[in-house]
Amino acid sequence: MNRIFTLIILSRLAKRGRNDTGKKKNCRAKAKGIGEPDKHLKYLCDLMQIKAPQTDFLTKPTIRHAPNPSCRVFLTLLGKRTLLGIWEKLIRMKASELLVECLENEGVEIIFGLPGEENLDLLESLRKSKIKFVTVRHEQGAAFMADVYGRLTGRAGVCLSTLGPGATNLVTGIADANLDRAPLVAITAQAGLERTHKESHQFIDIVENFTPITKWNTRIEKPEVIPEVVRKAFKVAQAEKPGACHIELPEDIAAAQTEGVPLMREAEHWRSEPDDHAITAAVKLINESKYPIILAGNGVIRGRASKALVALAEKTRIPVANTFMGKGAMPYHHPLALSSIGLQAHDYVNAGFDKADLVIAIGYDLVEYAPKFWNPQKNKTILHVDFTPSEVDAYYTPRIELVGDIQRTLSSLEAKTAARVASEYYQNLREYISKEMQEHAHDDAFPLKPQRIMHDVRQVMGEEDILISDVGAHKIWVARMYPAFKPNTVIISNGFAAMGIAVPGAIAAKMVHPNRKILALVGDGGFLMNVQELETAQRYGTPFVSLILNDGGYGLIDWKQVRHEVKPFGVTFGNPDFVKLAEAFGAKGYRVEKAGELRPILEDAFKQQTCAIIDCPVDYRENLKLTEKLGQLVVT
Ligand SMILES: Cc1ncc(C[n+]2csc(CCOP(=O)(O)OP(=O)(O)O)c2C)c(N)n1
Ligand SMILES: [Mg+2]
Repeated sequence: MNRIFTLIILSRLAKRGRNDTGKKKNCRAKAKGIGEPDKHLKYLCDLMQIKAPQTDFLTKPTIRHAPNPSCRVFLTLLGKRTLLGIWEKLIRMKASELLVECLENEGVEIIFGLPGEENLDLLESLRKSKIKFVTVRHEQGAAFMADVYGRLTGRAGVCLSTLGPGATNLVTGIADANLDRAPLVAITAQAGLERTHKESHQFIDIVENFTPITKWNTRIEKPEVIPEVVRKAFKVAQAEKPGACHIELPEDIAAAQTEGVPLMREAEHWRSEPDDHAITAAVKLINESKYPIILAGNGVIRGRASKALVALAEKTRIPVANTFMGKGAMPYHHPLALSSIGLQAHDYVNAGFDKADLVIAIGYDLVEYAPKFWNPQKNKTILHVDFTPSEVDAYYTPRIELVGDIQRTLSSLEAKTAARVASEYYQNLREYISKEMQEHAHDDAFPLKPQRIMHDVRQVMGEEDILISDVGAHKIWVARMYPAFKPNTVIISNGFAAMGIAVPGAIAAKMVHPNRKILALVGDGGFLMNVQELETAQRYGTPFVSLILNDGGYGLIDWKQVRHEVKPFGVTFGNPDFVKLAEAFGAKGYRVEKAGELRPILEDAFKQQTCAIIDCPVDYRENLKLTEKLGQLVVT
């Protein structure tokens, strides 16, 4: 910003004196007249024989004159050398400073990261900026925090690491954001360009490493390209489908002197919608179908299209199932909501798909749950509604694709489809699902049944509060038994499905929504994968509750092994004393010893001003009972 003022002052200096009409004007009177400083600036730059920086953003059409003759004499007398000195000091800067200015221009408020020797310049520039730098304890934590920040805000979360090992530690979180369609920008350091052509300390090609886990990535080899690179990284990361981008800043480039200003961001983003012809064809398909069903994916949430979805469902009485990452797109208490599909077994929601003759897939992402699970015979008529054309898959061959803004597409469909009555079949299915949700909700058995845990957690969490699930058997129970009422209140990693997201993700969620309750619901395996970030949470004062479902092993894998009729192998481990572990972090620890204790413990944990950890033994024998039961599932 200082540099912009300097440009203005220098150009104002150049404008002093008489204007074209010969009339004297004082500076104050011309306060509006930033005018065309680029002309003055160009004059100054010509005088100093240097390239003028971009100043398009300063241009306003009020004053239209070049420096007047007296001013030219003044500037010439002042001397090229003196001007160059001022210029160097005030206009030129380190490339790392330009990069930080560009990040500020993108609206970046927080960067999650862990420093290294090769990003000293960048850190110094960040220190002087308005951006908050959150120092983490493992780069994977930083990447997951940026990932969840991106999911919750729709703006790219930013994570930072050094070169080599720091950068490779980011990989899982970046890949998770990329496959789960969360906007993220990763910035990594690199060795100076003088040594990247040969074997040298901590150098590996990170750009090449990150290519398969990003939408776009690049190394900055000249400081002048920084404004373009930063703008492109954010633009690509945030465009549908969102994902991860990566910028590598070599040490010598970061320290180099440069000039430049951030590029303008698009003021407002308009997305087009399908034309009338396509909408009319889709409406015909819907009106002619007998048992249509909607499959709502995460695109509905990203596109802020929940209200439009509810309106379409209500008018047509079409029931709505959602993917795990689409939880909350359709509020569960709505009578047309059919809950989550995604268990890789014949779940009750699949029963709705068995019956369907038309599947309206809205913002559905194949990476979450492959279509072969709900269209095994390849005989469903599919209407694809999304920001982007569909992926090619033998089990997913849409009859019609409505590509464009989801919210507007749904509103157009709603306006034109015929009102209809709800099918009795789907009403029965809804009743079946609701009954299933209540099963074991009040079961006092110990260790606790997963159903009881989900029920008690739901009772304690408000509709706006956020549950972040880790990955494991507990995730399946969250998806099935923890109803969501609002978009973005249940965060599940289901594209990349990486264990370890919940604890760092909870920190980011608390930073975005400090007044909501944040729960990390996590397995004993995933909890210890990023437990170190509890120290980060305590340091930044972002209290959240970790509810650990303790089964002494990698429960989901154990479940799969038994279902595949092999003996459990490599899936058990010992656990630390979680209460003592909590205390070691200065957090509050609890151990559930009776089923009835969970709810009061949760309530107490959320009252704490510090992080809380609850060790809750779980009875995963329910997992097998579930799959056995689903095998015989019949809904009429
Ligand atoms: C980083 C990572 N490693 C391994 C896996 C494979 N995996 C999926 S679930 C799971 C077990 C999770 O165990 P735990 O966190 O204890 O949860 P539980 O299944 O017991 O509820 C494993 C190993 C994965 N998804 N992500
Ligand atoms: Mg476990």
